Amino acid sequence: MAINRILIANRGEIALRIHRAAHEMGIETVAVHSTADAEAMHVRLADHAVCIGPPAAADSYLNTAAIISAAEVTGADAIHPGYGFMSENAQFAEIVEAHGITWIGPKPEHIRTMGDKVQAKKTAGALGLPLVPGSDGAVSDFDEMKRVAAEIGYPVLAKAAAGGGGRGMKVIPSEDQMEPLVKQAMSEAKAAFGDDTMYLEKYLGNPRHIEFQVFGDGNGNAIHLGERDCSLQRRHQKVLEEAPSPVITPEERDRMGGIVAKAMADMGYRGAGTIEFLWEDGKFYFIEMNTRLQVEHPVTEAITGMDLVREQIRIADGKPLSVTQEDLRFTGHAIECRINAEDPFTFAPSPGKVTAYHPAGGMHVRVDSGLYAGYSIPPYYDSMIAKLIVYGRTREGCIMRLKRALEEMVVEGVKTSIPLHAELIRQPDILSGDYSIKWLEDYLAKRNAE
Ligand code: MV4
Repeated sequence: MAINRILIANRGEIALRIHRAAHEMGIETVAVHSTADAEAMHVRLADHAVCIGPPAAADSYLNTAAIISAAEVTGADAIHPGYGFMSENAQFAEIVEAHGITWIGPKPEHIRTMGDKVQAKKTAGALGLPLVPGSDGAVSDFDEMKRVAAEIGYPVLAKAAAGGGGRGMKVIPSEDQMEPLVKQAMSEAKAAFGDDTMYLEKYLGNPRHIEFQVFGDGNGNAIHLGERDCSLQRRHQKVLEEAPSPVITPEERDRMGGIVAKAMADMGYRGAGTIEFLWEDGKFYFIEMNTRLQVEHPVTEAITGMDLVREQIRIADGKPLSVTQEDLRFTGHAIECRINAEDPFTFAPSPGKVTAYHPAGGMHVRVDSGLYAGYSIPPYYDSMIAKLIVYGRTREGCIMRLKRALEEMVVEGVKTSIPLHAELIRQPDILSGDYSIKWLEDYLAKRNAE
């Protein structure tokens, strides 16, 4: 067994994050990169590097044959997929394992189940997680949809089974709108996923997005690492995340965390996962599970002191969980700002050459980024170029430190969302923690009207 060389099937800050965890464990790394990423920081730092194709992700980071070949020629004995790209591709995970390479991720069957949102909800319900009221599985008949909606009450939300991340969703305000709007959602889902299977849920008007981090060993043991509040989003892109959530008490965390950890233990879940809930009027409603490491994992690392990538690698290597639930303490408060290369007002992407770079530093300040002065941000990928993660004993202290860190951070040559974060962290609702998934888009609409 024993992992000696990990191929990192990703790019950007997460590739660097995985490289760092591997090297701290004495494990070598292989970077695979497109021609557009030849000069990336993680490619320079990796022990081996293989170019796997042209800039378009479909021909490089999503090219199964090229990635597997790179693992074979470099003698990599494990693959870490990061987030996005191959991370939730069950078939890729199966192919990796069929080649005798260790997949640093969940069991393929669990990736597949959770990727189908109808299956995911059924599984979650059977495991005892609280669900949003709605149809019992997929519905294809409009009369049946109307029956379900009449029972749970309008507005309802039509969701695509193959969806997630907000695509293929439609709010149905009343019965007369059911057919036309569901038909629209179905054709969107068909075009986006090649699957127009739909299900219905009660539409929650003003919830928070609260997610629990979990880890399982694949043998019936599992723990939870508390929650993250990810309610600040724009167009389904998270902007700022914090842990713990300003609205969850220690008792609620223990209660809900206990429920999710037991669910993961019962299903024999392996590796890192995130259970997403909507939270409204003090109640949790399961919506989806992500079977991967998430962008915002560092806020959980900050309040638990655990290295989640190290834990993923240990579990993939067949080792037990490094801590018990009783060992875990949630201490202090952490906030992550996602820094994108984009206009802070119009959100238009702003790729190009970084002429100056000075990351923030000091006590309890972490910057995860592959940036350096002289680096050219390619236009082909996600615009996130850095994550600023700040920790404090209290939420107030964390926010004061975050203001200071944002003042220090310099990225020149491209536009970034640093000014947006500096603005957000001064808003009374953010300071008080009084925000829902609607807050940011409402705020931006008002701001842009002025
Ligand atoms: C919902 C909802 C309201 N009610 N489900 C959006 C993406 C997908 N993960 C689920 N989503 C939602 N599901 C019910 N029954 C509102 C959203 C939603 C949302 C959820 C989390 C974070 C931001 C969001 C933005 C818009 C809509």
